[in-house]
Amino acid sequence: MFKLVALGDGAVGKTSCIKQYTEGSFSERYIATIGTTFALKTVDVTMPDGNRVTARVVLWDLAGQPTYNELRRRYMAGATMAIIVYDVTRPQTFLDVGEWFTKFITVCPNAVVSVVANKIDRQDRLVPPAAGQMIQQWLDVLHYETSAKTGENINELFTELVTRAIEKQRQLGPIAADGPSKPFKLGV
Ligand SMILES: Nc1nc2c(ncn2[C@@H]2O[C@H](COP(=O)(O)OP(=O)(O)OP(=O)(O)O)[C@@H](O)[C@H]2O)c(=O)[nH]1
Ligand SMILES: [Mg+2]
Repeated sequence: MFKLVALGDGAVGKTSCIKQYTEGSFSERYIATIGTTFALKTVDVTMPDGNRVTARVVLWDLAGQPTYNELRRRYMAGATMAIIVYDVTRPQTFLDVGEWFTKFITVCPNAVVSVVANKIDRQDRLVPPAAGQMIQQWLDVLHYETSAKTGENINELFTELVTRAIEKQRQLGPIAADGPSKPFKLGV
């Protein structure tokens, strides 16, 4: 079981990316996520050595609005993967990526991170692809350009994250659960 968290400013398309990946659907209507929701998906990936692996992934979808800062920090715990999403039509959401990365990597230093340039279907794009490539090099993360609307690169994004997370877990050994489930485990 792998935990993925979606991070990034409000309305960048976190919920839409997860929905496109897990349900294959998209809605134009914006409904801000309140607190936290999650989705489950069984993913089949082919590892670089050719082996096929089936993984269960829990995708945590956290509200991007600043009001939920404290909640978000707690829910990041135990994640092996994160997507940090920005909206290519709103430069400020791109400028905030570094802060999201720092917040996340202090809680989950061994996780696999992908920075996601979303809404590339839009004609009013302002953040150029080169900006994303720079951040990929600076932060040493994966980087994808996606559209949750058309589905472009959505499968590729999540498939690579899961593959890398499995590889990393093989290197590091199972990552101890230090998430919100801990109090229950201690009680056993
Ligand atoms: N054109 C286009 N619109 C998108 C895309 N992804 C999301 N949207 C729209 O952007 C708005 C916000 O999308 P959400 O997925 O709700 O954003 P979010 O990051 O989950 O927002 P919060 O839950 O408030 O943090 C919605 O109106 C979506 O329809 C995309 O790839 N292309
Ligand atoms: Mg949302």
